[in-house]
Amino acid sequence: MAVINPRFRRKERPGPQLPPGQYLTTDFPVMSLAATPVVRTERWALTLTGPDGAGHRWTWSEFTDLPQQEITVDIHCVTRWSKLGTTWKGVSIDTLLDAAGLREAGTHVMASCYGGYTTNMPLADLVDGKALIAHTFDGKPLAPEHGGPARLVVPHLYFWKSAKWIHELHLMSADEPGFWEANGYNMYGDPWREQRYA
Ligand SMILES: Nc1nc2c(c(=O)[nH]1)N[C@H]1C(S)=C(S)[C@@H](COP(=O)(O)O)O[C@H]1N2
Ligand SMILES: [Mo]
Repeated sequence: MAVINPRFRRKERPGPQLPPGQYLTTDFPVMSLAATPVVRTERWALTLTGPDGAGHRWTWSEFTDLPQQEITVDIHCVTRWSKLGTTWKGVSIDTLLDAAGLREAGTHVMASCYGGYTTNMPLADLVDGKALIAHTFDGKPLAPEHGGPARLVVPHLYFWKSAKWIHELHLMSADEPGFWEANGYNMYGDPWREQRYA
């Protein structure tokens, strides 16, 4: 007779909080293409640029002086783990766009990182409180392996869009693929529609 551990079965079954094909995890896997880059806050800068390349640059102290937001959200990795109720603190993309005067400057965004990783998404998916540049995770400074000192967090898309060690957000007037998107991943990546691959 087959014995099914009900706890295991519940983990495997998508519930109202779990997109199709995902399972729950309580730990926090590290998913990085390359070694964790050393990014010191004294040398860190975040740049937000429009399609013509003009824009705004924040040092670490300028960035941390901006109005802060905290969000508690579920995250979903394309490799099928999901983690519920993660709390992030940082600066919303709305705040950055308004400070730079670039709110209407493009339709899509390329996020670029220290270390070279890139990922693309529509600008609409970063505004209206949907995304943060986070420096704090669950009340503590974001660990280097998870993208510290600061990473993009776009919780409603697969987590590969949440660029670690963020360095630049470049607004574009058309969509262009980032690293994974040029290598077979979906240009958009909605976990609820299981948009894993192109
Ligand atoms: N710079 C950078 N950002 C990145 C990645 C990466 O390799 N480099 N991996 C992405 C992928 S595929 C995932 S699932 C998440 C993993 O974040 P974590 O390591 O904090 O779990 O980061 C995303 N952001
Ligand atoms: Mo991932």
